[in-house]
Amino acid sequence: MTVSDPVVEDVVATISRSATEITQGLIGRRGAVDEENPSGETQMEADVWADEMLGERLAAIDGVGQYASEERPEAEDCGTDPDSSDAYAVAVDPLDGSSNLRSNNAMGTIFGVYDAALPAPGEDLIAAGYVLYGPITTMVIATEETVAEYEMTGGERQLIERDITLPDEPVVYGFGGRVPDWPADFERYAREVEDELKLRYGGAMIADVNQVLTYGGVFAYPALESSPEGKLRLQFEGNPIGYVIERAGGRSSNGDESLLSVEPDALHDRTPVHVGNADLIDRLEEALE
Ligand code: AHM
Ligand code: MG
Repeated sequence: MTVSDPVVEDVVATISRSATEITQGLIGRRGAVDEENPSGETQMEADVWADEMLGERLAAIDGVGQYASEERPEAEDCGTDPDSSDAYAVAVDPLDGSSNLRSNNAMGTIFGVYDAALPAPGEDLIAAGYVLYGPITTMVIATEETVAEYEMTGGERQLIERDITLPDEPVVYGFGGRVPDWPADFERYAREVEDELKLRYGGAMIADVNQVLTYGGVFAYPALESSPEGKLRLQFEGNPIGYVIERAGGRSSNGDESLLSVEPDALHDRTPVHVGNADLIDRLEEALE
């Protein structure tokens, strides 16, 4: 057993069961809908569908006070009073990397369980993790106790490994955004890393981060000249992934400090995201000084 909090266990079990349905329900939902999410991105039919499914199910859990997702503008109050001291908030990216759906490449579902009303800093996370829809569906769950990986069969989780830590010797890197849009100091850092590590970038953060968790290395979606806050969202992407990687012995950074210590202003705040082996993130912060 790697999850000791009963509400977290319910959240994880609900996402586990939904993951199998999500993989099956993607067929026929690969097109875009005529809507944008709160970040101004075109939504896929599958984004809206997965958000509705997860929102309905997670909101029904006793002890969940708020449900928020990348696909809806506000955090929704659920059955449990969000201001009560034993209410948790669940933040979800229902289908991370859904633009990969058209070309049938990997995607994920990300979740964070916060012991605070949203928006909240990552220091308030009590658990976070993701489902990776790859050739097989796996789930990584990080809690205060451990980081564990499961394989998913028919909605059941089968433990594969617990106490996961990043390998000491980094092997892979993956950086998002277009090179001409990278700030000069990030580009200098990237050139160094490119000489040392192998490129692994697939356009779904979850898949790219799972490469880093498995082989060691660094993933970044940096600040861009055209978008100084980068692309990824703190509540739904940066914090949960920062939590997983830090629990696994790595570091996360917005370029300046741990993602987990960033104070959010708003639910859909964006942030530059850099996660990976501690020495690679230390070097990144030095490069960006
Ligand atoms: P999404 O959650 O709307 O799919 O957007 C996030 C995704 C990340 O998974 C990935 O790292 C990034 O967007 C890829 O962006 P790009 O296509 O610009 O490389
Ligand atoms: Mg995403």
